[in-house]
Amino acid sequence: NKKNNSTEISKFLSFVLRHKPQEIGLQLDPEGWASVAELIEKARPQVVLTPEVIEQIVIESDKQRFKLSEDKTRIRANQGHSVQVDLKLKPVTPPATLYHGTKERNWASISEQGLKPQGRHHVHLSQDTETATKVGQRHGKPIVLIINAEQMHQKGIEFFRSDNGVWLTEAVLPEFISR
Ligand code: HQG
Repeated sequence: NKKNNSTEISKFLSFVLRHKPQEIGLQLDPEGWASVAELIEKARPQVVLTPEVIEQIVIESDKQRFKLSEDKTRIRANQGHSVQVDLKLKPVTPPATLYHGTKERNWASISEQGLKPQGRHHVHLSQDTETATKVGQRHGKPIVLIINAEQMHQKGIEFFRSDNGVWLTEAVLPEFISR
């Protein structure tokens, strides 16, 4: 059950840095950082990592999922956590329109309840429809919802942007969602 290719290792890093650090006995600090040395140590023997392999995956990740500290001794996930971390993101003004990709089957529920963060800290929104379509495809037949971010912002609802360009907000009420 060894993980050799970049995708597998990337998924492993997402798993331990976003969701289940305790599964390998890894400690995340309050802002979500793990020690690279400790990560390498705790990942073994299931996953064999080196600082070079880790750095390569951080650089190559299509969505820039991870960030290394400047001195390369610490790593964290840029977004997508279910564990309690404070990424210290500052509220920023969103573009007038944002998009959310999901599957057709979720529409009935979303149109009634709005978008909820489900297992994560935030609802994830995309800046363009192409990205939203890709996100939606992960779940099934994709649909792209149009989010009136400007109006939400005017009503005082906060938006954040992760280091890898994903827009985040706590929840989206149905009145701000159209298809
Ligand atoms: C849906 C990936 C029914 C929501 C992506 C989504 C993203 C509802 C699912 C990041 C609902 C949650 C996050 C409601 C929300 N009724 N369904 N009221 N409210 N949903 O995976 O946004 O590759 O937690 O539409 O690129 O799909 O992991 O969120 O379908 O940035 O780096 O509940 O994950 O990035 O699914 O994806 P997820 P998401 P990575």
